[in-house]
Amino acid sequence: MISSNNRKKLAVLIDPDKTSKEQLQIVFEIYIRAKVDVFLVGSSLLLRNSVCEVVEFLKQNTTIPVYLFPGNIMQVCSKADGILLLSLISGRNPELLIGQQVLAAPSIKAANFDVIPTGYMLIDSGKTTSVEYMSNTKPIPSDKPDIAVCTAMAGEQLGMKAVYLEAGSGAKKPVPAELIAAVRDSIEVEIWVGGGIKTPQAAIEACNAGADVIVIGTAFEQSPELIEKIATAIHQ
Ligand code: 1GP
Repeated sequence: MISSNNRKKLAVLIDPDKTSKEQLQIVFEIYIRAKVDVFLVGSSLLLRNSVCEVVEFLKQNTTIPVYLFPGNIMQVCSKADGILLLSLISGRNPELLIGQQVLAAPSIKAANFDVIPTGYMLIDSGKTTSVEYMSNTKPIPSDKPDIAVCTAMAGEQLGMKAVYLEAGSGAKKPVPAELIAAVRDSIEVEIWVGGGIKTPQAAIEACNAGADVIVIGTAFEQSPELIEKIATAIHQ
């Protein structure tokens, strides 16, 4: 569990294709000053298989924990501190519900790192996102909190230790606060929320609705000056 002490956390998603070592080198100081809680590394599609390279670089340059956020079995790297072991429970694609996890099981066991079984739920954000297209699944409509609630409850009942409400990287709109709140009311496990969060206000809304960990990628790639502002908003 990342959010064990009830403090709201900020996770920064590093997409290895979109972030060079040079760019990281420039923003490391800001990440450290902003007290970023965890790095996630991964993507639904990678042009280069550089997950391990990025994980190693992050480990060498900061003490911030690094967790894998794998789009597929090729994105497992034993140098990370742990993994969000995602099962795409909002979809009905057996490959992403259990198939990839079976293939990855031996490498995850050998890595001997922290494993967070996570119910991964795509929520519709108004346009097709990479994760929706690549996963070949339908997101949950954002105005149907009852579907999200039952899906999250099923994930918890199946033993998942976290639920990740995902609008998709670069989403037009983030997951609505009402949906987060409805899920928060029905499960005990930690809730991660990401996709399309670009302002301190949006991060605060998600936290107030019940998110434990806010995940941000695109906004920080585009505007690193937002890192400290959003981190302060979340931590306060
Ligand atoms: C994507 O939830 C993450 O998986 C982060 O999304 O890139 O839109 O911040 P953004």
